[in-house]
Amino acid sequence: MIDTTPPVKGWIKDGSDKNNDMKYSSETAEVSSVWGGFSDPESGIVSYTLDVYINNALAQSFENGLKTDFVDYSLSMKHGDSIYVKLTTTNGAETRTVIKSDGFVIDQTPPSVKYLHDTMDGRRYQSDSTKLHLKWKFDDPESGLKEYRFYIEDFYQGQGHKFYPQGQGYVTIPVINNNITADIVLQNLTLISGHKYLVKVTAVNHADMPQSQESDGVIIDSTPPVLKKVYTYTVGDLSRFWLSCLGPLVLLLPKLKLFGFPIF
Ligand SMILES: [Ca+2]
Ligand SMILES: [Ca+2]
Ligand SMILES: [Ca+2]
Repeated sequence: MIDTTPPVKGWIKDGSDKNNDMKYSSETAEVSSVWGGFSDPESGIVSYTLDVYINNALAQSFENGLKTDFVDYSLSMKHGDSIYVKLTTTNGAETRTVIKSDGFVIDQTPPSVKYLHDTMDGRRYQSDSTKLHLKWKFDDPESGLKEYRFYIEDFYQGQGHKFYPQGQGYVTIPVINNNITADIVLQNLTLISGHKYLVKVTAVNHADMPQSQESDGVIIDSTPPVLKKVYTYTVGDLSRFWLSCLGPLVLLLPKLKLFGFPIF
């Protein structure tokens, strides 16, 4: 039987998850891919071959037999490198179908923190014991941010424990449309006067590298300030004050005259 048609084209993904194409990686030695959907009704598939390209240059070729996934740790890549694989599928009549993965980029640096605040105005005290206003921003110029995770800690007399969220480790906030600024108001809290509350944030980039940072903390002071004793003078007090000054002055006058001061 003569087969004049190449194998039917399938799909290929970077990484090992067929449901999720990898776009960034922090691993400098790992290239992996997974594929499927190739067939040839006439002569069948006989082999898969992979060519790994680093920065558009062929790095190495691999015979993969009939396996539909691939992983290699022999190549070495560095921060900023761009990698893709070319998959050649061969049928029983030695005709071929070639497809490429859309590639991934090596990002070896975790996100960096731009700011992290636990009050609106940067103060270390607040009187409101029901709310926390949190603001932060991290960034990653290479792979961008995937998500934030945060929790609140309650500190009192040097002892800290997790305060929020209760019943789970942390709150996860996916970063959508590269909106890397978080502005969060937690309400209906029961914050205790004299305790310090701080937020611990972990930012994760698209290469799955985490960066953690905690805020300085805000101390709750819900008691009104104690008024210091304030002195007030009435008109009567003032006149008594001046009279009390006048006495010694009158006594002084003759003495000043004695020394030749031209007083009168
Ligand atoms: Ca065919
Ligand atoms: Ca990809
Ligand atoms: Ca980075």
